[in-house]
Amino acid sequence: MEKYMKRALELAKKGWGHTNPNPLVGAVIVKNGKIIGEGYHEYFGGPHAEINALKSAVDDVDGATMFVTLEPCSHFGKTPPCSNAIIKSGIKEVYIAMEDPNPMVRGRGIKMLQEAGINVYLGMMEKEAEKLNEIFIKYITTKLPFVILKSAMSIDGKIACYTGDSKWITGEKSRKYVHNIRGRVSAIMVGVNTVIKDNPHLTARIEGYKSPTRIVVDSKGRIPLDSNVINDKSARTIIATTELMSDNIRRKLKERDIDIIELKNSNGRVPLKELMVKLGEQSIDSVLIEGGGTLNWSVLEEAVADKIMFFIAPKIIGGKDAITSVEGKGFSKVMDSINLRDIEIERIEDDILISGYIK
Ligand code: AOF
Ligand code: ZN
Repeated sequence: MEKYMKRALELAKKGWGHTNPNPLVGAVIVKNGKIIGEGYHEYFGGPHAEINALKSAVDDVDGATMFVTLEPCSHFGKTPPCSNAIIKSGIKEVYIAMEDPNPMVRGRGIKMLQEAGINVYLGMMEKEAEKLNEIFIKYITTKLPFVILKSAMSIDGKIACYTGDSKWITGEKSRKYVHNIRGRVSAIMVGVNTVIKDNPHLTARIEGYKSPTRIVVDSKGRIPLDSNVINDKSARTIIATTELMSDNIRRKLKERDIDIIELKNSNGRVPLKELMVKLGEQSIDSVLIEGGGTLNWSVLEEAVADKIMFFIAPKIIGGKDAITSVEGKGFSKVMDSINLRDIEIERIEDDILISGYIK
């Protein structure tokens, strides 16, 4: 039976990058041991997975079984409740991977199905489903974006040489992987030093994906007006700043259609927790932090990161003046350092990707 849920999860993934801030959902309808319908949530605001599966059915769904990766909804959102549609269709069994964490649903969909006499089985491949929707789970329950801290470094932890040269530390395949992540999140965030030094475009150069919003953390308004994030209009740019930005720069950025989020400076910095609240209010459900070392430290120190993804290349750069993936002051005791849970290690050609969640 799990093979059908596996298929539903596979279908759900096809919505990557197109459904935010809504979840990734897949559904499969099975009758007499055969898949007779399949669907997934294709884009934000579009029909839900269950509806697409019902619509695709090549046989009468009466008496069939549905496998769906998220509890069918019970509410009128942009679309009417899927639970009603399932009840009406005559489906008699529903396997659900995980309960919908949306406070509007949270068990109500299951109850509706059960009250209509449908057998509901909850929890098949739950862990996989939760991982797939880690962004949605955080966002729908907290209204804060899910924050991924990504860094690419040498085996001795450097993200650039002492000269500032950083192209390229990790291999092509790792860099492609990063473009894939960019295509899946709502926003990418960097510190202004990265813009000054590397002048990146910060777009997702991968087919079929739109580029996420670019966010530059720039407390004093030091961003060069000729930088790519300002002049390459293929993605939206937000400058997160404080009252320390001059009116002159502020005006010039506005003339260039750049959005500004201003917060009260905290020790000369942009307070990141408050910034995340503002981003959440703008429906930004996920942020990929791409450094540099100073921003990475702030993100960890202010405890806004949920997940880390560190790409490590088999190179040794050396040099006490070469910046590392996490700068700032650092912790004074090993006991106070940040610990990760649910570590995963992946090999990407000669590089190693270590991912984990902040405890
Ligand atoms: C989706 N796609 O396939 C399922 C969802 O505003 P609406 O009507 O699109 O409803 C969004 C909510 O519906 C979402 O937060 C989640 O709780 C539930 N299920 N959403 O976007 C789907 N099954
Ligand atoms: Zn629904």
